[in-house]
Amino acid sequence: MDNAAIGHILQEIADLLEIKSENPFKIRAYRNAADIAGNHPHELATLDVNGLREIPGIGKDLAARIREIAQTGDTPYHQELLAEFPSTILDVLHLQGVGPKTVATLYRELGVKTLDDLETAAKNGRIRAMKGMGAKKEALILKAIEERKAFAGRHLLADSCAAADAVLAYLRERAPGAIIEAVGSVRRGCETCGDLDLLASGAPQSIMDDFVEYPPVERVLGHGDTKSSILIRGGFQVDLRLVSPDSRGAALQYFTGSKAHNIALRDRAMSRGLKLNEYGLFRSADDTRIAGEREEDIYAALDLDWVPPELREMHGEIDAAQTHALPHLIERTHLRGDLHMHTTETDGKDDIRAMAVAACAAGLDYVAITDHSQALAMANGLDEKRALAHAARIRAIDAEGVGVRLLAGIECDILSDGSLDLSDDCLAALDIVIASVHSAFNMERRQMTDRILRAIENPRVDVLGHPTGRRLLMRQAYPVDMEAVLDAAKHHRIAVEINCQAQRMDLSDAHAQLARERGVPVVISTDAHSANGFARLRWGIAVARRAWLEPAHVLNTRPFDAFRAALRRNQS
Ligand code: DGT
Ligand code: CA
Ligand code: CA
Ligand code: ZN
Repeated sequence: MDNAAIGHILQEIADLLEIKSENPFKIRAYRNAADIAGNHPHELATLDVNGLREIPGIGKDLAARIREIAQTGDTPYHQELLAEFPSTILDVLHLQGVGPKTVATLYRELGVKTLDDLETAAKNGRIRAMKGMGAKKEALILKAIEERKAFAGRHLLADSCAAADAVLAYLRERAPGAIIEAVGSVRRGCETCGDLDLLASGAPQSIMDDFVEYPPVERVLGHGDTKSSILIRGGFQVDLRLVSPDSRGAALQYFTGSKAHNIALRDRAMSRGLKLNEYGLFRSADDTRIAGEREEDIYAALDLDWVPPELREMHGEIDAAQTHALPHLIERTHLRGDLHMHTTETDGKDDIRAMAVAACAAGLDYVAITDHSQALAMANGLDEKRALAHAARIRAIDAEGVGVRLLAGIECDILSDGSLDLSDDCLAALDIVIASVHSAFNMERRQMTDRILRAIENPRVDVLGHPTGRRLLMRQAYPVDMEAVLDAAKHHRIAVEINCQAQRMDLSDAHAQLARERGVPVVISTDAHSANGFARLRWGIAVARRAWLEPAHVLNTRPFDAFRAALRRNQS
């Protein structure tokens, strides 16, 4: 039982307790434990009850539950709760905008057990008739169901990589001499992925048997000599293909995709009297193999530079590869700073010092501490007085020297009318200000655009945070004229953020590409809420690479002084 699976069960217990309207403290304890389990650096399954109790936030009862789950795969407590409701009720709960109280009422009064039940009830106008609901709520529910359908079967890149890495580790252990890698959309760094595609070469035939016996398998969809497919816990379909080493490069190229990129490559091969498939590149006339073992050789034989997987989307990469004009893409190691993170002062889990130490361990040279502003009362946002006191503490710790330079900043809410949540004087007293939208998402496009443009015009703002507010697979971006926003950002020399949270990745790759084309500086920031949040820089890098960004396009690749000088507030 891995930590993620343990966390998943604890989360479900919290969900079910919430539908039952149980004690809020108990619910919070389970949610908290689910979080701790999911993020714990060591395998919880290897700890005994005493070891578990040493983890902050895990008391005696929770430790016993976790131990039980780790040893047996579940706990009777979870099963008892599940037995009180149909299991499909959790799908209803996970719908955007539907809370546990609503789920309980829908279940009791309308007998809603599944998303289909809910859709039927909403379409028949039965929800608006319920107390406390209304036509608006009913419309929102229908919209959420529609979005859910569109997202079905897709997963966040971070979840996909974690699932793929676990299968890869299992397979590599069983075929030590083989090369086994993720291909498909995972290798291209797509923000969401459908099925997971793995490619093995130089592995014994028995790898296919090992694969279908992978412990988290829920169903074997196919079991062949060169291709097998399984469905594993978490709803992932995984395909494994086995090829001979002399076809490895060709298969790597073929199964990485995208389909459109492959078709263009195949056409290019044909126009040169060649044939390209997953086994190799051949001369059409006599079937002589020209390339196949190495991916680079396939591209070279077609007179192309090797194309990084993230660029294989038919956005001009073939032309660029032909004219040696491919970008020198940014890499994780180019990043020297992180400009967006939260601490215990608002809704973060670690204090300033712990964040600084972790940033240093992650190889960064500088960070900005940017806690929330007062409008986010739920997150214990800072009013002016607290913001300034917090800044003083950040500067004092910086003066002590903690291995990284610290900037005293804030993530200031953009209010509905586009004004900022704190006074200009307060914002001017800080080192960096991110302005973000966290409320009133349901605006018309024009209104939302004006709101953000007004915030950009405020000379205290340096960075526009998570510019579209999207939550991947959950909530669409709010409607906003991104071109107008980027033009204004350019004009006022504001940077736009690529937020690295796995469910945000906001800006998207397409918008980040627009920013590059318009010459708007970009920053890549974690929005970390705990000391282990820096690993997610990887997801922002995936977006940046898919947007063709080079280090020079990204402000936080610069050394500290050069970075500071590039902030809007420090420009004349
Ligand atoms: P996904 O799974 O929706 O996130 O996206 P991909 O790109 O992983 O797509 P998938 O799993 O259907 O196929 C993996 C790769 O295999 C795909 O990127 C390109 C290649 N491929 C699949 N079907 C075809 C095809 O009909 N023609 C060509 N040329 N390539 C294909
Ligand atoms: Ca795939
Ligand atoms: Ca596939
Ligand atoms: Zn935010």
